Amino acid sequence: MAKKVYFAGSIRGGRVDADLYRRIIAYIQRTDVVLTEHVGHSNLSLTEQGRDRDARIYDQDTAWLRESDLLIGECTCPSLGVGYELAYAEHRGIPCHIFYDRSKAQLSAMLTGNPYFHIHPYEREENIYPLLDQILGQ
Ligand code: 6K6
Repeated sequence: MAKKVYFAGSIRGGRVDADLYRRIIAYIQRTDVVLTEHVGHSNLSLTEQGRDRDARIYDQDTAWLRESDLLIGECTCPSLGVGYELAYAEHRGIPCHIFYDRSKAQLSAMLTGNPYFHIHPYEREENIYPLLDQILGQ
């Protein structure tokens, strides 16, 4: 049965990896459902939306997190929102897989130091996809 995947990636933290997010999302969508396809869109709004509109984003994203079977995060570009989502998912017992390019970033000790998280440092983008096959095949 198709899994519901919450893909987490930086938005206001910076969009340098937005194309990578889009490719990872498209790969997952070959077999499974991505609840957060918009994270890979190139034209999304980065500006603060005001407390009311941001509250709608928060309510929708936390509802999707509660509904998800697992979280897959690309964490090379640091993001407060992704960090929050990881803690939210951990609190609810949702499996979390964290990818980051070890040649570009050092992950926070608050992630690498927490044995709850499955951490996948990679060196080239093509290393990501076989790992996704393993994770999604479980
Ligand atoms: C509209 C269309 C696309 O994006 C928008 C507006 N912004 C957001 N919409 C949905 N989810 C968001 C938005 N901004 C942040 N998030 C969530 O936080 C995503 O699930 C990302 O994984 C994470 C990014 O956090 P920041 O701190 O980098 O923005």
